[in-house]
Amino acid sequence: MKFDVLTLFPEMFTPLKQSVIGKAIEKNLIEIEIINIRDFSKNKHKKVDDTPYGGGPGMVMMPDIVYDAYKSVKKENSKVIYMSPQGKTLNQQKVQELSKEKHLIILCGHYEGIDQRVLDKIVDEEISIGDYVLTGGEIPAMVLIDSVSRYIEGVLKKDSIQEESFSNGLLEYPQYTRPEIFEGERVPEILLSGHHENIDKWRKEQSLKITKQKRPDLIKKKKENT
Ligand code: 4GN
Repeated sequence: MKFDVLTLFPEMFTPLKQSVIGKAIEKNLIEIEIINIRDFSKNKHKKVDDTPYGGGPGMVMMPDIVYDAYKSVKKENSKVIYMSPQGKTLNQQKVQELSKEKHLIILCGHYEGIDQRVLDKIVDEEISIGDYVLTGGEIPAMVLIDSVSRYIEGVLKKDSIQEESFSNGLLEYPQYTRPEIFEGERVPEILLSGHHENIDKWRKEQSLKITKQKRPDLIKKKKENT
């Protein structure tokens, strides 16, 4: 999987060099290229935005510069995603769908946004990470890259994806590690029993109980899908 990110703030993406995603890049399981939209400014002052037609506050990113940045990375099989609070809200199902793509181009807006004409021309899908407004699309882009990369073969250990929250529509069971007694609290006895069938059963019960408590809406959704 290749991610090309179009942004005015390339330095914001350094966190992706860490941890699981950083390892996935080193192993060539995913490739992430950060393209500075400012490099496509024709202006000697490297100007990338201008005041909005019709008036109003702030600046709007100019369409021709964004378009040139897009043309520098687009391929036959690219899907262009614009991170925006107006998009469809990201969920685990959408993440899984996107992980099947070969090439994602992620466009990050800043300031008041991007001229609508270039958005209409190049964007395949508008995606939001939730109902709140941020100063730019960069953090949402990182959320998308992280969540999608976890579904690429080899990025996580084999079982982790199947076991976790949401993949079965339920929340995860609680985890415990050493020490056996922490501040007087013991690890649930069953986890020390070595009886794998009973442990599986206990974990399923815990998953269901926790989901009922914390996210009853997920139980309803699960029923609707069966
Ligand atoms: C995406 C982008 C929130 C989201 C954003 C989100 C930048 N805020 N909920 N801000 O996924 C104007 C230009 C606002 C782009 C946009």
